[in-house]
Formats: sequence, C-alpha cells, structure tokens
Amino acid sequence: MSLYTGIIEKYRDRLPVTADTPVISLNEGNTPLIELRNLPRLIKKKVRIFGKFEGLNPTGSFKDRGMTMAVTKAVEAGAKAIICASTGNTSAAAAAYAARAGIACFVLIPEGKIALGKLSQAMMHGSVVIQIRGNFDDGMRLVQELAKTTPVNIVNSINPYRLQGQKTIAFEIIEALGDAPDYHALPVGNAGNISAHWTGYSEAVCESTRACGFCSGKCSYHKSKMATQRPIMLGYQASGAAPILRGRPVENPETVATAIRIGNPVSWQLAVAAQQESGGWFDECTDQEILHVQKLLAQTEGIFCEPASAISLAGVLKDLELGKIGEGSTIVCTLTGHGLKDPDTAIAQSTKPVTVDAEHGAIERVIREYLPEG
Ligand code: AN7
Repeated sequence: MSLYTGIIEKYRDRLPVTADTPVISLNEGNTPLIELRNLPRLIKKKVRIFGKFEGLNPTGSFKDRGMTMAVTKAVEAGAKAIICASTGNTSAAAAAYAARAGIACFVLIPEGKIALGKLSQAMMHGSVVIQIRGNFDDGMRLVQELAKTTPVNIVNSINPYRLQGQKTIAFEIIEALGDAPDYHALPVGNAGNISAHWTGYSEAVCESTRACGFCSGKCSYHKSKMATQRPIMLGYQASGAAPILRGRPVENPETVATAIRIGNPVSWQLAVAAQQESGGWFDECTDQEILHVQKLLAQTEGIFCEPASAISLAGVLKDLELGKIGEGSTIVCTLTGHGLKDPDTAIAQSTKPVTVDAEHGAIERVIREYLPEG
C-alpha cells in the first residue's frame, strides 16, 4: 500500500524532522496543478498559465502545509496549546491540526472581518475563538505579547516551521512541470507564503551542501538538484492593503479580499528579498479587479477560489496585457484558498437564482431564455 500521507512524510529528508518526530498530518499537499485552457485563448496570448489549487487542501487553504509542520514541532516540544492571529485561514488550519493533535487552540480574529466559512471552521474544530475589536495587525502584536505571559506556542508564520512546510509547494510544482516555471505569482498578505515559495525554489536548484538552517547541509535534498531555474516571483497586494507598494505600513487596511487585509506584514523583508533575488516585482490590484477575475476564473475554467487567491491571476492578466510578462512564458499562480470559504462575497456578485412556480412551462421559459444561441 502506498497511501499519500502528507507533506512531512513525502519530503521528510527536506524538512526539520527526525524519525522520532510525532507527525500531525491531515494528508495535506499533493494539490492539483491545473492548466488554464480557456483564458489564454480569451486574452489571445500564447502563454501557459497554471493554477496550483491550494483550496483543495484539507481545510481549504495553503495554510495546511505550514500548519502540519508548526503543530508537529509544537507537539514534539511538548506544547499543550497553540495561538495565532488570523484573517481566517490560519485560524481554520490551526483549529483543525490542534484538534488532530489533541491540544488547545486560541485564535484571535478581527471582529466581523473574516469570511463565514473560515469562522465556521475555527468554531467547529473547537478552538477558542477570540474576536478582537481591531484588525489582523493588532492581533499579531497581541499574540506575540501573549506568548511571553502564557504557555502558548505561536503558529503564525513568524514561526519558522510554517515556512518550512509551505516551501513544499515549490517541490510539487517542479515535479509536475519537470522544472520551475518562468514566473510564479501569488497574493501577498503577511508575506510568509511568497518567502516560503522562494525558499522551496531555491533549495530545488541547489546542488551544494549549503545549510538550510535546519539540516546543517546534511540532508539528501541539498545534494539532489531538482530544477534548472528559479522563477521570477510576482507578488500582488490589494490596493487598500498594499504596504509593500506604499513603502510603509498601512494603518487601516481595507479590501474585499479579507484574507489579505493586512497592513504590516511580518515577513516583509523576506518577501522583498525574494522579489529582488528573483528579478520580480510587486504590484497591486483593486477590489474590482480582484472580484472580476475571481468570477472570470470560476466561469471560464470551473475553478472557484477565494477573492484573495484571485489576485494572483488578476495581476498576471494585467502584466500580460502590459507586456511585462512575455509570450511563450510558463506561469504558475498559487490559488491559495477555496471559494467556498467566502460564500457571502460569491453570492453578492453573482446572478441571483430565478424563482418560479414548480411548473413545467415556467421553467421551460427560463431555459429558452438562457439557452446559448445557435
Ligand atoms: C487565501 O489566515 O494571513 O502573504 O491569517 O488566507 O503568506 O500571509 C492569510 C493569508 C493569501 C496571504 N491567500 O498569504 C491568515 C492569513 C489566502 C490567505 C494569503 C492568505 P501570506
């Protein structure tokens, strides 16, 4: 039997674990890399665009890759409780993995500003949900203070194990494509994920015994080069929450993409390093652009991602139009979370259901009205 059992088992020689580490996993990772077939035709560009659909992780977002590592290491260290601040997805993942591990979980979320699906997950998995009258950045600051006065282990991405888990996405993409893509685009909120992607890609082209900070250069991974190139990294922020574009923290970040409603990212410097080392860039998209592309992806390709995730494709489509990304390129967009996370936003921008009597004729009239011509 060769069951797939998650990213730690698959990449254990590339991750900071030993044979005795008690792995806490929900079989995360191994998500599909889906080629967008209709969009390149629609925009008349000869490019290959792939969506790495992280919404198909166990709790519906990429956070599971980081959380399996963070919770595993917390349990290994004897922790009885974890804590995080979250715009929603981190709290959902933390709650689920804490449940799996049998430890307590405290999540700080901005009151009224997290998507319904994410809130339901944190509640359902039995974490202690603490709504704060403040935003994510306030929560992040408080979590760091609270970890000094209470016995709780932080599982936000300032915990380096989170980024170690999240780097595995790069390995999967390289395995699927046979090499790294030319461009890799993703949303930037707290900026951990773009940093983790870059770490993964960098380790994949490395054939030296360079230390990764955990293995002292001893792991077999550093001796097995997987890719011949690293991608150009593209990070997109929502216009109302774009501290990296502004060059300073944004005090009151605001965007429909609540997942990335973050004004002072913890991994800011790491993200800038990834952008600079890769020769990439940051840019911003408006809420209108984000929602437009979320719907476009859902309706032309059948992929339903959440608003924050759609910004990766929104940015790429804009940069293709501007010629900043050339034809012939292979592009991967990380679709970070599932659209079902935020049903309110989806319903608000969609065509309302047609209500009719339960009667053949009435329904047939609707069908005839909406049938494609010809
Ligand atoms: C769907 O859950 O920060 O730049 O607390 O949920 O690594 O922060 C979520 C972030 C992109 C941004 N897409 O990633 C949280 C949280 C989705 C997200 C991001 C998030 P980072």
